[in-house]
Amino acid sequence: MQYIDLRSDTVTKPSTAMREAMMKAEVGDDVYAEDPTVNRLQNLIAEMFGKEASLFVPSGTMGNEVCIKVHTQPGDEIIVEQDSHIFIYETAAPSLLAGVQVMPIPGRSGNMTVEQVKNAIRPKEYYLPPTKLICIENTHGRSAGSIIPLDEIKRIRNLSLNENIKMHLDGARLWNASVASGISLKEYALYFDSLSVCFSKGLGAPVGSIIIGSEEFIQRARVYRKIFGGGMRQAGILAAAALYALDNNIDRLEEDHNKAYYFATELNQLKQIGINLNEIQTNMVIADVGPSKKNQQEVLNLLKINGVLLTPERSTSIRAVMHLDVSMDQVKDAVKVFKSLFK
Ligand code: TLP
Repeated sequence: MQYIDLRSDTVTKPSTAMREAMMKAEVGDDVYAEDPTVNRLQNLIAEMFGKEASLFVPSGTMGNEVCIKVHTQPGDEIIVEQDSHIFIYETAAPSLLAGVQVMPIPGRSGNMTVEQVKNAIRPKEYYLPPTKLICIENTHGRSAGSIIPLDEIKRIRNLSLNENIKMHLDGARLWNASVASGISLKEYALYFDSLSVCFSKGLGAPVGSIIIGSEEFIQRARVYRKIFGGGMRQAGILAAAALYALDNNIDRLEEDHNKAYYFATELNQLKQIGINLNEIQTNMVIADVGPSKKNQQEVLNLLKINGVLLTPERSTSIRAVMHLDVSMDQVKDAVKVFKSLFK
């Protein structure tokens, strides 16, 4: 069966044109920093985000984890939002790889207030773990891809500078936030010491993320990328896909946002489904199927039998993600399936 695959924007496959760009890529050994295409990508990204340097890494998880490692020492504490990817989906990597303790804070739609962050910072006592890093996720995945307001980011940044604490952005989908909010990548980057952004999600590249920061930060990140097993050789083939995506797939993200909003507003008309429409700001939709009295797995199975794939979210909710491999017509078909199942 040809499924309408809304599980994630990670399921996108490289287009023919992207594959052609990959095939033509000039390559070298990137562990020696000799891959011209990787170097071109890293220079371009540093310039796009207004920072000194950047480093291509295999995944978003590695991007986050290398940054956490560089910013901290074992025994430090880092502040994260309690529904963040770093806390939920990285299989305890901060404690395993960096030896840090994670302090999760309950945000509202992923948004921690400066007061919450301030209260979570440990007083400087020898018997308390030193707070060394604040992580923010934008867009916020478990809040249906909602955008973290820039004003709150600025307030948290001021606090972090006063307290001498670093800030990291998990910007796996910062492209979506920037397209939807009109706030430039450079503006977002101003408030962080490090960022990780992904090419393998809405931008449609097969593999790859990149971390961004100061020259000194990136030099140290290169060491940990190697230690964590992420030193790649002729990675220019992958960097070429990322370069293609930067040229061709950023502006079109708006189409994905329109598909998500359409999908959400249609589903929201069904009494058996609940959607927080305020959170639908980019390419994701989280639907609460609790009111239908069907359990989550039952719903996912019924959808699958009818050709639509979604993922489980919280106990009674499911997630749909829009991307470049799903057309508006397919989204309309998926809506029809929902309407037939949840009359
Ligand atoms: N997210 C995936 C799953 O792991 C949940 C998805 O389908 O959304 N940060 C954020 C905000 C992410 O959403 C993800 C992937 C990552 C980091 C990790 O990226 P990868 O999968 O490249 O390690």
